[in-house]
Amino acid sequence: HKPTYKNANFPTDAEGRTYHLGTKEGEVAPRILSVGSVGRAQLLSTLLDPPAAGKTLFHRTSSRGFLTITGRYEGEPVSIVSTHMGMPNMDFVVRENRAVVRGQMAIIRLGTCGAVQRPAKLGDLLIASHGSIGIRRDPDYWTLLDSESSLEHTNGHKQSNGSGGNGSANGHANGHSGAAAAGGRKPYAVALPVPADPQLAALLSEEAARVVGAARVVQGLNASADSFYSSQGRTGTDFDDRNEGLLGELVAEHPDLVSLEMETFQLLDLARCSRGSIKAIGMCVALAERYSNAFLEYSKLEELEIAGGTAALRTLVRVPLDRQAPAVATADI
Ligand code: R1P
Ligand code: URA
Repeated sequence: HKPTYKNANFPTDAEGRTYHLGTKEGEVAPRILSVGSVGRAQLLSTLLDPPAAGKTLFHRTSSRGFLTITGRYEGEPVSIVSTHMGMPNMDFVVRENRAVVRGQMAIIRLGTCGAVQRPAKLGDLLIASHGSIGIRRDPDYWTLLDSESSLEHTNGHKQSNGSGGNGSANGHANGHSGAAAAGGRKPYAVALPVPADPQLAALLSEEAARVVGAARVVQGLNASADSFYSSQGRTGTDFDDRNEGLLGELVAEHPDLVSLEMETFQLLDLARCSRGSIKAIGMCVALAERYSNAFLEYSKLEELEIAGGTAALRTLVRVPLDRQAPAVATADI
């Protein structure tokens, strides 16, 4: 059975189901836990209240693989949504859930991340209380480098870096030393911080400390990148990424930076633009230490996901929400 969609501006099917998440009004709670993987969504659904006799939790997997599970936690309706990876997927999750829920919403992301600097260490819960910055690889940097080098060729100038190439192999970290290169542009564009909801930040820090102990909870700034590799400062030889100095520059510019992952910025940016209708924050389990190059033993992850999920669910059911319909039609958001 193939659904038919109407409204190219915000497609929904005949039942009112959204195009990518495939849910409709009545299937999603205003309190949402967004997690990266389907496995994590299923794992954390075991924390929900057992359904009444003869009932099951609501489960829906969309044609695009987004899983929504709705039930109750401590008696309050909540949904757990597998968001997959990256900012475009978080965009689907926030906008399409906004469209099928009435009134104010709270969304907490529980992810995994890299710990950028101490005191954040492997296995800690890193909370984006200071908000998030976005890091985007800027392709124009390379385009301009290429056009500069072809100009040099046309003018008969010799390559001065001795690489003999197109000027893109001169090894400058983050393009800084070649200030004039690429029109003074940098290879990575870093967006200004977007704040997290302060109420959620306070509640989540308290709940996380109750679950794992305050010594394993670190509050600070998050960074969300558009790649696991280049824009997170992971280096290699296959691509000309110009990112050797990126992590150092980020930390110098943002001394409170603790976590580096791929979705929180999009969540906080949309919440900020939701005309007050969404409260949001992100928390992640530190899976990698970028300063020591250590990676968490994977067998330890499930326990940490349960700990983080418990803190997030407790927070979601505690945060007060304005149950009046939002001031604007959700289709405007
Ligand atoms: C990359 O491996 C993925 O892990 C992190 C990143 O944000 C990215 O989505 O989070 P999740 O574990 O929630 O997917
Ligand atoms: N997820 C990320 O995006 N980065 C890391 O370093 C670890 C998990």
